[in-house]
Amino acid sequence: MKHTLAKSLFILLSFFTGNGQSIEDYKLWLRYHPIEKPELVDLYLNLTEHVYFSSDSKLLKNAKSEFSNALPQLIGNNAKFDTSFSRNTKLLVTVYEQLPEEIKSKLKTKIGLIKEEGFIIQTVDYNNSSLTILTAKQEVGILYGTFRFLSFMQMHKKIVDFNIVDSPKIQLRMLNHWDNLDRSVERGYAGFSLWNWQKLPEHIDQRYIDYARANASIGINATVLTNVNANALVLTPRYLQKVAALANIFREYGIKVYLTARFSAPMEIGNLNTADPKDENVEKWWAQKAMEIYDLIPNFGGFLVKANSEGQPGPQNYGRNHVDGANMMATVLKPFGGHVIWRAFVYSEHNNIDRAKQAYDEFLPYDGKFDDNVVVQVKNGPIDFQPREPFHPLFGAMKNTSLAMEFQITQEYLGFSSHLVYLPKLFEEVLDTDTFVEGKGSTIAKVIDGSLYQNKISVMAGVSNIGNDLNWTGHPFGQANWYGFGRLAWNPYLTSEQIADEWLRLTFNNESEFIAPIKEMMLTSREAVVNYMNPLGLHHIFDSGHHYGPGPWVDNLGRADWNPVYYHRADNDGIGYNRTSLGSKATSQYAPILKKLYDSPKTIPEEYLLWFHHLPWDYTLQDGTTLWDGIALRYQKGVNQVYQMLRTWQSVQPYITKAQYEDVNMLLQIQLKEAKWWRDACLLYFQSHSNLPLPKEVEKPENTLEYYKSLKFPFAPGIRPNWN
Ligand code: GCV
Repeated sequence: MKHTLAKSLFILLSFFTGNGQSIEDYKLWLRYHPIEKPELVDLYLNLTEHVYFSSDSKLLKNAKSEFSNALPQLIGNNAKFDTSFSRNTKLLVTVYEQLPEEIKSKLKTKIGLIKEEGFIIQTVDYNNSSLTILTAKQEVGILYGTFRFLSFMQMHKKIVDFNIVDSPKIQLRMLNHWDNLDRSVERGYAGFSLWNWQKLPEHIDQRYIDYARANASIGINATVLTNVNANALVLTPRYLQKVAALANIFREYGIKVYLTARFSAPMEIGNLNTADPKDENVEKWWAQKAMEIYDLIPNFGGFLVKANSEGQPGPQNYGRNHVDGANMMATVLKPFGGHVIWRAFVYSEHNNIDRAKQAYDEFLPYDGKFDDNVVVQVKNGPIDFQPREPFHPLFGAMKNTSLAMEFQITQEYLGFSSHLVYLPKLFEEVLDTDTFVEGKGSTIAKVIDGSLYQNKISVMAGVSNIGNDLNWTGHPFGQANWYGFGRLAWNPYLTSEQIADEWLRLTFNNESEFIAPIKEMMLTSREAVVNYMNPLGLHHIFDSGHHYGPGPWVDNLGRADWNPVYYHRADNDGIGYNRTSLGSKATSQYAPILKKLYDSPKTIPEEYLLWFHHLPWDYTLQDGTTLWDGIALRYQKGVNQVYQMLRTWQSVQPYITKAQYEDVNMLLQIQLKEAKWWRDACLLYFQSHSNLPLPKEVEKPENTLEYYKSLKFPFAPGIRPNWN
């Protein structure tokens, strides 16, 4: 009875909210839809009939309340929490230290297998009956185990005897919010910032709690609240009170708060006349600031710093270097256990060498010189979050420095929140890439999780795609990118396919007729966007500033390396950037085996061809077509793939609500329109260089090149004021 009622309510709600984002979407992957299969309901009812859940702390109380929130929805029954562990208990949830000795001894070997934040879910024979134990070394492990346990129910797993041991492989699993204090979000496409600075610290929005729940459910344990293009005001006492209010909530879900630190803060808010990291007063100012912060937020995580990059101040303003700057901050945070996360996203207008090489050249000499609480955060590729890039050569090369991976979850270069692009596929490709620096098998995942070089701190950061849109991420499938980032930060060896499968089940339903085609659609969506935006290694040909839509013709920006023509180098002879040993020599930043592979257009994986090679329009590709035809056919293929995505979505209409169907259908129509825009604008522009006809398979462009060039978007979202 309860089930039917809940289901009708769910459908009703979806209808009431019209065709766009629905209130259901707000629940993310924590939807707890009623389980309809009687044998599963019986199984889980039996298991949760008598639960003993020790709940002395806020963290454990949150775990328990997730349990009591989910069970009535999933199996229509309130969990019966026992006041003590007894003979009747079927599910025992408590930290290892508090388990009865006899049970402890049964789990002794397993507890040795998990890390501090890991958990065990194990069924044992106890007192002649079956007892399932959820335990961990620390309370946060219980929270993670609770969410995992509930996810098994959501995914209709029929587990009679549990035997699960799991731990995160990466220590800091972190979101980076590029949120400004005025609540605008740089490169944000899902509304405004969640942080309502004006009403904080007094007003605690339910969103903060739900944000924390969602993160904890996938193991995210750190968040940087503010933009790397930082405002020093967040370090003033008034704002720190507000930060503390958020930190207090997040702490109860195992999440630490970090802030971005503007390097010139001692001058801007501290009345000093310098921010020189070697100046005694400057260091004293930061030490004082650290004390003030830790007083308010005892578990404060530390600072994320963008220095001497794209106009941000940094140690170089005072003739110092990145090590001087990072280590000064590290020194003041060290007594409190804080970290400095120093970004390696640097390139300079005073440097004429290939932008793709600059971060490596600048940071490699500092390897081994950073203090041990410093982490250098490197973007996945050497330019800037393009639909596809080769990996950043600092991975593997900087052996004596803890390196953080920085992925971008928000879709700055991937069609904003109107395109369905399943990013775990991209993340997986990067993590699985072999750097070959220590021979075969030196994958980026092993660099990041510290297993290759035994680095002190391991970090995976994702630039958040979250805003105050009803569905959090603008596109409902953007939720899969947040979810997938978290899952890969927990375990960088998971497959994107497994993650898509999980997310679909948790979010929509467990119908194989729905899951199979939509999973396929998600998995191809990344290659589709590469095809219709940047095929064969083309990159950074976006319209300037806002990066909305194509702009391969742009050649008039102040800095050469902000212009798309700098990257594609198309001329009447051919196209592509020669980064080989005969060109900019970027290939020499990779291990010798890769350098050799990348140096020849015949051996380089074709998806990177024009990233590293300038080739004639009639160059023959692996499939026998000419380069010109190959580019054109790939643009068309990308459009065809979006057509297919639309058809796939339309075919699953019976398995989802009207609101869910309509929302994604409308977004896919935008994606199709924009995929065609990309195809037509890029091909018409490149054709003005190649002077060759389009292959017959390619649809005729819908407009002229002049038309595409004339399009202007002064109010495109996500743009920083005064950013060209
Ligand atoms: C936060 C790119 C983006 C900028 C961003 C920068 C960075 O240049 O376009 O918006 O600034 O990367 O990662 O620092």
